[in-house]
Amino acid sequence: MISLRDLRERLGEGTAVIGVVGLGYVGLPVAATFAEAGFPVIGVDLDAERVEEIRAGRSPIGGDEPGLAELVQEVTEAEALRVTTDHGELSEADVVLIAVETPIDETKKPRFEALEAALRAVGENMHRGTMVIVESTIAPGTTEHVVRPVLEASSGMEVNRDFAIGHCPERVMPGKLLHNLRSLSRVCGGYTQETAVTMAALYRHVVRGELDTADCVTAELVKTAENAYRDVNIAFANELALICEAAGGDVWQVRELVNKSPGRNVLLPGAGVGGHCLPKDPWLLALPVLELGRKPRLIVAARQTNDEMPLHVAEVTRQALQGAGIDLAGARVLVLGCSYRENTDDARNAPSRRLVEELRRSGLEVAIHDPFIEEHRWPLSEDDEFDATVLMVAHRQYVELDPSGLPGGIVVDARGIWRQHAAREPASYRYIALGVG
Ligand code: SAJ
Repeated sequence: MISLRDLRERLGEGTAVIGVVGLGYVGLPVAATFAEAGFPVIGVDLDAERVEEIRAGRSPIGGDEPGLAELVQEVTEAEALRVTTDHGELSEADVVLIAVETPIDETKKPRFEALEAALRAVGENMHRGTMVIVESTIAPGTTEHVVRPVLEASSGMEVNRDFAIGHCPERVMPGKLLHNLRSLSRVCGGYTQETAVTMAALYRHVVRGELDTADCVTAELVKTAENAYRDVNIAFANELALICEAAGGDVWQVRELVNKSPGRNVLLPGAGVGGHCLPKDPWLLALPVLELGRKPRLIVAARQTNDEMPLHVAEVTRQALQGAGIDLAGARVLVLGCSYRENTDDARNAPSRRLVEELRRSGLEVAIHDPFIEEHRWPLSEDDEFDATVLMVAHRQYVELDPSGLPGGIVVDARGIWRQHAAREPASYRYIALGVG
């Protein structure tokens, strides 16, 4: 059995070498924060351009990320963070954090190719006594059935005897990457209790939140469950919006009054659920029962409800155009927002993609605008020739807009951000808010 005592000592001294595999939304802030804490950090990524940009002291992550660009510059200039495409340099690491993508495919099955490739690269280079921690979100059981076997096969070593493994799921969020990393609590899931304790000794240097120790499967369940929980709650808000439309109610008023009741917290209905977490993590959580041939009804139904919201917005738009006597063929629609959430350039699984596909499938001409995404950033003008505008993302630039200045005589507000405007004035345009019948 390896003793992690001397690793804990080196962690206490700040001399342990930290390797980080995958320098994206999770890995780069992690690498920079451990370097800021005084550890020598080796960051590895397959993307040579990304490595070059970071080596030059620039953060390749777009959108508003307070403090990140400055931190990356600081730690690269101080040579506290060294970045490379060569996994061989991980041989110097005492701890290796893995933060690579863990997507699901069109059948909702997890695809662990990137994770397995990273694990093999680590296994082939790590020295005896290394602690390997997966930060990527993984399905319950993945540490046992994927992480452990791949590391043992590629290293020729044995877990606990020669190296340690753990799972410490990240809780980052685009727009708050550094803030969440530093302040939110973390679950340190160790393959052994001693590993979990050693993980806490590591993260204590960068995390001000609580550090809870647990086993790996608990850590896997916590992360996927917390996002499935949020997805189900958003689905409830969306279903309530659809009911309010049918009942002639206003979901924005209804949810506000419901939430005055103790213990209620109806979230925000909207144009759909995108991002790199919520569309995927419920399927990861469900995997253990899906593998038994069973389907968790609530989680799956919630995913379907959220995935259908962009289609509902498309139908509302079509009906509004037809109601105004505008022929769908060739009608021109302006879609505002194509990132997955407000004030970020991250467009992964953005609901707008499904909306645009559906509108174009109906024969409509669609133009996309988004102030955070280079190719969709252009000056809006009320003289633009559009028949309708559809608001999909509550970017602050749109919240500040007066919708009466938007092109076209129809405004479909799928995030409910302009209700006050429409309530104030006899509108020179037809205003339709999601969830208002
Ligand atoms: N959304 C709604 N209604 C809501 C909240 C969100 O429609 O009330 C939509 C958003 O528009 C977006 C999607 O859901 O399309 C996801 O939004 P999100 O606020 O959940 O943001 P994410 O995907 O970045 O979620 C992350 C998650 N954090 C991690 O996985 C570490 C999530 O667990 C957090 O709750 C969330 O950040 C947060 O609020 O911090």
